[in-house]
Amino acid sequence: MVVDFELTDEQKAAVEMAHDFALNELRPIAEEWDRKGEFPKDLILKKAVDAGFTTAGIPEEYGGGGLDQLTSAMVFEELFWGCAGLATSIGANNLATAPILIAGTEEQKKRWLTKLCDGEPRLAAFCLTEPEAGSDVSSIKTTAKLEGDHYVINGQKCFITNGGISDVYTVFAQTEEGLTGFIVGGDYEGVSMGKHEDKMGIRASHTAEVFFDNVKVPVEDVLGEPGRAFVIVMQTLDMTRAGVAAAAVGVARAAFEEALAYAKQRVQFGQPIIVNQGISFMLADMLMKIEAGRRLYYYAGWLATKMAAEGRMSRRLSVASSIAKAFCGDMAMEVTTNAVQILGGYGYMKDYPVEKYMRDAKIMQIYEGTNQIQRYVIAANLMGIKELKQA
Ligand code: COS
Repeated sequence: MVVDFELTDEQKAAVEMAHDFALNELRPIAEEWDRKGEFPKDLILKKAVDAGFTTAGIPEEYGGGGLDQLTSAMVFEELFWGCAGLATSIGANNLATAPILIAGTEEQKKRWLTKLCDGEPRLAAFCLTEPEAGSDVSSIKTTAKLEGDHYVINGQKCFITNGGISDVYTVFAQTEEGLTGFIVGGDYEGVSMGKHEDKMGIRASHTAEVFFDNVKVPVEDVLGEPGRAFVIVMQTLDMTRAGVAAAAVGVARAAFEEALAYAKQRVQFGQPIIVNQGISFMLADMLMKIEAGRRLYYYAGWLATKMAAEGRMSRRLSVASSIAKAFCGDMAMEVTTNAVQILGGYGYMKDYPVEKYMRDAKIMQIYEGTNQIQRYVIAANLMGIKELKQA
């Protein structure tokens, strides 16, 4: 069989469990924490840890759930269906730990991944973005100076999910050799939280600036070779973008379901509005695009799983991940906007969840690389088309 769309028993169980958690734990508190603009860490994190979501992608030998990239993405489609804000904070460990899985030594994995899997409500944060370095990763200004057996890190990171409330940080800074990755403990002296961001959407996630002020990090916690972290960052994003695509599908699906239910019960001119072709075709288009998006992230997630299992990377994965991420991010924006349109005046009000879905969807076109950057990656790889043919 060339392609099999049947989920395995393990995948079915993981998706079902995530769906129940989204329905019973995330949805009931989503609106309140969206309004407050905070991640209710004390309320939800331990539950998410106990259910295994914060460590789902960490291999079992370090205490994690051992889910592959595809299954993990399927799980996050459900959690984002529940609440994109809460799910963003719960899911951020996946991004933060990917560089350790890709480039970490066995000692680093044992020390840091095991710590994250000890059952305590722990978070990890990926510290790449800076005020002047978003899409342009090479222009990072944070420095790390070698002094004997340790580095001293100084700099400022921004828009960091779980910044300032995490136990473990993967941090990217400039050393003499160039961009270098580090693992930094959240309790290290000099690590502090700056401004807590007041966001348009995913408001129930925690986003903040993180400052590194003369933070001493032992040389053992350098990720990979000094100066080689640009590639680690690219490979990390190649591995995680299927998850963002899945997240976008989850938000779009939530909006679609709301719009469909409304269109069936809202009566105007003596009949449910769904009987109007103008509305039913909108819903048909929404479903078509959600289904297309899901197949794209299934493929990117499948390829990421294959590459991780084989211990290699390929530009075919870069392209597949960027296609999935850009398509699904744009699709979620379109579908959620149309859901608001179908609900009309009610859709614009906070009494219904679709305006939240629309605000939440916007970040899907921005985080983990803007959709313009995804198109850049796709186009740049088109210029080296031969590489794409290598599976
Ligand atoms: N895997 C492995 N290596 C990669 C790679 C990948 N996916 N992508 C690039 N590289 C390598 C290249 O082979 C090249 O290596 P050499 O110098 O040895 O030839 C090097 O990295 C530089 O690549 P390139 O010239 O393509 O880099 P550019 O500066 O042109 O483009 C982009 C880099 C824009 C793609 C990159 O900066 C990017 O992805 N930016 C977005 C960052 C982002 O997503 N930020 C969001 C914050 S994370 S929440």
